[in-house]
Amino acid sequence: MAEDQALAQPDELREVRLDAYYMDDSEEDQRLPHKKSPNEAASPEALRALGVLSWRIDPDTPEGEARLAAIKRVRGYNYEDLVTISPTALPGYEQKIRTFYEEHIHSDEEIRYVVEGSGYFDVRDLEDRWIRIAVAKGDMLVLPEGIYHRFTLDTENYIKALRLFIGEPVWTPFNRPQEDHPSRAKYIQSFPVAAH
Ligand code: KMT
Ligand code: NI
Repeated sequence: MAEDQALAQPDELREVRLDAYYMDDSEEDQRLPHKKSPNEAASPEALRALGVLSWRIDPDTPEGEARLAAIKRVRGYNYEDLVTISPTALPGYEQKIRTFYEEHIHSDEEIRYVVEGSGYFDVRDLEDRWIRIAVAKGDMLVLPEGIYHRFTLDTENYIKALRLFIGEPVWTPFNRPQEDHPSRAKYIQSFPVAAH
């Protein structure tokens, strides 16, 4: 439906920008912002070139609900559940936090809509630099199949997110290196990664 298509348009095309930036090299706590000084922002075009999609969807409003529903229909997201990540809410928290922050890929998109709290998704750009994407309540992010990425909470130590999926969910992370994984090969074909 044309109306769905319009509502489901990612924000990169609407020039609404997430707080995304190239990370510094410091070994400090992963939960800190890790902004360079001066900050080096990652443009919406840079994220787009990596296949990363984002939307800021007003939570708790009919407009927001309509937009989320349109995205689900247009992109085929027919599975969803809620995940809460905090020291008290998540069984096996310490181990899971470590797993989320190991650089990995998936054999499907990673689709998250933040309903409370905040955190950071880090993605590798085409030259293998880390781009940190700060997400908070109302942010929806789609990481394409095969992109190297990781996740961390920030110093608030709390996020609650909707996890969406097409069909039966598979959350398996494949830690780097995965150069021979079909999803990595597919990603490199779609998004020409610089040789190094
Ligand atoms: C993942 O796969 O990294 C997670 O589910 C944690 C992030 S969800 C906000
Ligand atoms: Ni992941």
